[in-house]
Amino acid sequence: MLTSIANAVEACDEARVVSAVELALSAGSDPLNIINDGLIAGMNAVGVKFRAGDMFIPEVLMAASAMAAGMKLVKPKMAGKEVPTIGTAVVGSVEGDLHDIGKNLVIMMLEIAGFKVVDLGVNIPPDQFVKAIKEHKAILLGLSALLTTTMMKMKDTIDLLREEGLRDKIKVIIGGAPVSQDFANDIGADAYAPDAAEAADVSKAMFA
Ligand code: B1M
Repeated sequence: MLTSIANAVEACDEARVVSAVELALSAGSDPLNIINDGLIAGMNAVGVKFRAGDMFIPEVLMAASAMAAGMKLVKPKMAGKEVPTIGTAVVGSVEGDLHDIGKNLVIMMLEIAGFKVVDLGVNIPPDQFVKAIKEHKAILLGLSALLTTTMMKMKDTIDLLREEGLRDKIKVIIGGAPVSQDFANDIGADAYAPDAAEAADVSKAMFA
C-alpha cells in the first residue's frame, strides 16, 4: 500500500497520491510510515531518476506538488503523535537560493522529531538568520543550499553567528545536493545530513 503511494509520487500523479494516501489512512497505516515509506520514498526515487537524466525539472515540480498534496492529508493525523518540543529550529535556504523542496522535507521531519520550526523560506541573507535566531531563541539552525554558487553563504552565516557571539549558543546543521560532510567541517558547521530523515536524526542526537 505504501509502495503505491511512492509509485504515484514518482508518476507525478497527484490524484493517485491523494487516493492512495486516503486509502492507507483509512486502513490504519501509521502516518509516519506513510510519510517515510510512501511520500518521501517516492520523492527520493524522483531525485535518482532526475540525476540519471530520466526525469526533467517540470516533472520534479509536479512530483513535489503531488507529494505536498499527500502530506496535507497526513499532517493532521500526526497531531496525536507529536513529541514534546525539543526546542526551536530556524530553517531556511541561504541567500541567492530559491530551491525549497528539500528544505520543506527537512522541516517536516524536524517537526515530526519534536522541534518547533520557524521556516524563513528561501533567499535568506545571513543577518536575517541571526535576527530570527535571537527573536525565537532558537537552539538549532538549519541551512539548505542547492547551488554551488550559494553554498558559501552557509559559511558567511556561520561567520556572522560567531561575530554576534551566538556560535556557542546554537547548533548548525547544513544540507543540500552540493554540500558534504567535508564542507561542513571546513565551514565549521556542527552537522551535515544527506537527506531529510537523517537531518532529523542527527539534529535530535545533538540535543540528547
Ligand atoms: Co535548480 N538546480 N536551478 N531549480 N534544480 C539544481 C540544484 C541543479 C543541480 C540542476 C542541474 O543543472 N543539474 C543546478 C545546480 C547546479 C550547481 O549549482 N552545481 C540547478 C540550477 C543551475 C538552477 C538555476 C540556476 C537554473 C537557471 O535558472 N538557469 C536556477 C537557480 C534559482 C535559484 O535558486 N536562484 C534553478 C531553479 C530551479 C527551479 C525554480 C526550476 C526548481 C526549484 C523549485 C523549488 O525548489 N521550489 C529547480 C529544481 C526543482 C532543481 C532540481 C531539478 C531538483 C531539486 C529538488 O527539489 N530535488 C535540481 C537537480 C538536483 O538536485 N539533482 C536543481 C528534490 C529534493 C527532495 O532533493 O533538494 O536535494 P534536495 O533535498 C534533499 C537533500 O539535498 C537534503 O534533504 C532533502 C530531502 O531528502 N537536504 C538537506 C536539502 N536541504 C537540506 C538541509 C539540511 C539537511 C539536508 O539541513 C538543514
